Amino acid sequence: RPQEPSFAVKGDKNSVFKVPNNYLPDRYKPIGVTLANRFGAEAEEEIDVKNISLPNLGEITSLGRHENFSLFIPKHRRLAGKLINIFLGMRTVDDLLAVCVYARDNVNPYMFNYCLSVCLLHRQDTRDLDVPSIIHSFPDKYIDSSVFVRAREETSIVPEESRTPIVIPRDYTASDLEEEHRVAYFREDLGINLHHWHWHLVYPFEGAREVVEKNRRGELFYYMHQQVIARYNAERLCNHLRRVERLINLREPIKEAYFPKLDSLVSSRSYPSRVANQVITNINRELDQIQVDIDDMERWRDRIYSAIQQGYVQTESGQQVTLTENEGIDILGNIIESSILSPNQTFYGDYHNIGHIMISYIHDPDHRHLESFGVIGDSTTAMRDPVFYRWHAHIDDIFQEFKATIPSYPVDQLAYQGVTVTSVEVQSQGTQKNRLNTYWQQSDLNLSRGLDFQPRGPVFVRFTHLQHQEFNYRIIVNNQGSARMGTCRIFLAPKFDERGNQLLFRDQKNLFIELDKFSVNLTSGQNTIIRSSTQSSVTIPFDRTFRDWDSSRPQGGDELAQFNFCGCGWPQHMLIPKGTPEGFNCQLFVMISNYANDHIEQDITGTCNDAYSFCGLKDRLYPDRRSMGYPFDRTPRAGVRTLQEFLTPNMRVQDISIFFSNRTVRPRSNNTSNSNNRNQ
Ligand code: CUO
Repeated sequence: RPQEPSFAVKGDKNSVFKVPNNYLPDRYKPIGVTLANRFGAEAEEEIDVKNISLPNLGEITSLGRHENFSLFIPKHRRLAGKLINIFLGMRTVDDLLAVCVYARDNVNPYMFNYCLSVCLLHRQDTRDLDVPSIIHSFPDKYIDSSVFVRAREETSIVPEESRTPIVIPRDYTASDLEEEHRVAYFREDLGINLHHWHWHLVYPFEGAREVVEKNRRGELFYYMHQQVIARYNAERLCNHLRRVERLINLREPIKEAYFPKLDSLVSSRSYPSRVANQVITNINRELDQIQVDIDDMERWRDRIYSAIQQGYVQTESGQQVTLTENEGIDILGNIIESSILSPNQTFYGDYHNIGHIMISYIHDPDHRHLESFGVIGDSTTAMRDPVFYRWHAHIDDIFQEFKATIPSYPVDQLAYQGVTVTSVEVQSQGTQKNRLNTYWQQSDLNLSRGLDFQPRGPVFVRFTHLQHQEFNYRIIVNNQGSARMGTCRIFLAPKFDERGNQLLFRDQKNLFIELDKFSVNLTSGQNTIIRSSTQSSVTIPFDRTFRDWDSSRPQGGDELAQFNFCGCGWPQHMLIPKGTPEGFNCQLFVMISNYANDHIEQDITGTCNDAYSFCGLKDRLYPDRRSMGYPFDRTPRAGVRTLQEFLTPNMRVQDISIFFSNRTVRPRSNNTSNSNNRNQ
């Protein structure tokens, strides 16, 4: 914790680091011996820390220890890049530990956590170390601030064995007077926000080139966020809201308000709120070394649109790089986000990142009130805010503009000769076929590691999230050829628009959410494929989303490295949209594509591939050669107006309904990451 000197409590055993006195911040140096005696007396284990010649942190410490930190702020990400490089450059794990112990109490704690997490994910020799979910280090970024006051009361008064979970109400950021609040359960879902944090941890946009340069990272930026918008739109339609409106005019008042009710425990400040109809203005904040005008944004945007229309981008050195139908999207992803892989940040700017920043400083653009950024200014918290989706709907629209310039898939790039999908069903136990069921679920989470209270011991919060009944897909495929392989692609989309009209393919294709993707062995003749919803290539299970330091996990080696990477993934409990009490009409789409055209030849043994659709595979190529979003990423071929007209025999559509029941299921015994789960 920031207030304490460098004596970290590790695991359930009280362990302390024996810290060389010169590592301590100046404030603690004179009392180093006293502190060592005090914490040493409580310790069950003392861990030696090597006395190395310490690197000069220099500018890294210019971000105060009680300030908020965001990767979207160029200065912050520059400092973080420096710290990551220091961590990655340490020759041995012992040296790394030493420099971490030193840095921990001398740099901004959020930045420290981020840099260390990136380092652990990218160093070969730290594969045995666990990266816990950030919610255990900084619960204040996820949970209503009133919980912490109640937690302090609980820990100081109630003995451990009598403590009960602190219940976080499902509705606490707004009332039903606010229409947008109907989808707060999605925006504020802890698992969704953790996924987003982890995704950006795995795919940083700045830092050492070998850390940033991952296979198709720009395209994955487009695709993962496109899917977020598609999912959000499905939730909106379930809640009788119109699809999200793009934020295309930065000069127009933003009608959506947001009051996050989060307090930073590090800065002891509230995350700023945004009232309705605030207007973005030019930013000039000396502290953050950021000065950017709306004009700059508009110029970058126009240049990006020009590049799309011209079909090529211009590099810093003036060369033209063609935006090809397959690789163009990857280049554009890096330009628009932007990442250091952008071929020309000078000319195309930093459009998406600065958009986050401008919106997040709407309340204090020139820092006259000494306020920090709103939640959209940090990928850890951004998805809570309705405006996040408006901004990303616009960003997605730019990508769609590009997709509209490349050729449609002709039938031979969609069909799989001789393969026919003859039947598709979903089955949830005890219910009619082609019907999915959703409801509220409560879960408990032990947050004690992120709280700095004395005495310690478990502090559970009980939160409510959407849940669905597990189900199976049952797919029958007729193969008129000899035995061969296929890739089964499963998507889901609403059937009707806001006004109850059946969606045209042109619009519906952007609403398809990926549910699963896997390879299948087809024998000659009829094949029946049964697949469980829990096997989804998009999601990770609940206990991995919320894993703690001491959660059950592999003991080390490759398996653990994969486990860390696999903290990235959409939360399983949010796999399907909420539906409605009367049944929300959707269309389930199943396609068996030609494996020979999809497959990437690479060794993936031991590779965790739980959520590869959104997160890729660690240190491997993205395991699907097709463009991300295939077959819905391009405009339809001439003459196709409806989904039915789009289909080739290897595709099939089944109407299904999602029924929501407004009941709340109490916690299951195994649904927390901590074996100490105390259910009532
Ligand atoms: Cu993930 Cu804008 O990229 O938040």
